Formats: sequence, C-alpha cells, structure tokens
Amino acid sequence: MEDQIIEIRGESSDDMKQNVLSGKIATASSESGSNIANNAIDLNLKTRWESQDGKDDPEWIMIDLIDTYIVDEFIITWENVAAKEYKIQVSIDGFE
Ligand SMILES: [Ca+2]
Repeated sequence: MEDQIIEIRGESSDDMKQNVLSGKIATASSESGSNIANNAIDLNLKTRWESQDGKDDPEWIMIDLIDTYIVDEFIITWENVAAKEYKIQVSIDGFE
C-alpha cells in the first residue's frame, strides 16, 4: 500500500514549543515520483511524502534531528490514503 504523509511536526517540550523537524533531512524506505521524504517536514501542506505503490509494508520515514531534544508531541497530517497503523520510534543513533 502507499502511505501519504503531508506533514509531520515534532514539538519540543521547552517553552518555545519549536518544531524540531523543520530544516532537518528526511529519508524513507521508498518514495514515489516527486513526493520525496523531505516533503513531510517542509512546512508546506501542499506537498507530501508518498511511499512507492505496490511495495510490501512496513514502509518508514526517518528524520535525523542532528541534536537531542525532548519531544512531547508529534502531529502527523495524513492525506486521505492514510496508513492503518503506525509506530513512532526514537533513537539516539538511528539503529538501536
Ligand atoms: Ca509537506
């Protein structure tokens, strides 16, 4: 199936409530045409990340935050063709 995420925000827990995802680099298990992974964090609701149609799930998108943050809220804006289930995973090194 194809997953279409328009935008993901990650709100830091500090007083600034900054979106720690903007300006970072996103990579994904697959992309479809011009709907690249970075479209999910570009603060533009007219662009989206879309995984390649016909690939077996699960698909994933990863955003390297460069720095370490305490994030207390994730906001995912889905296109109509949304995944049925998803996990949000965090890691210090991208592997463990
Ligand atoms: Ca977008």
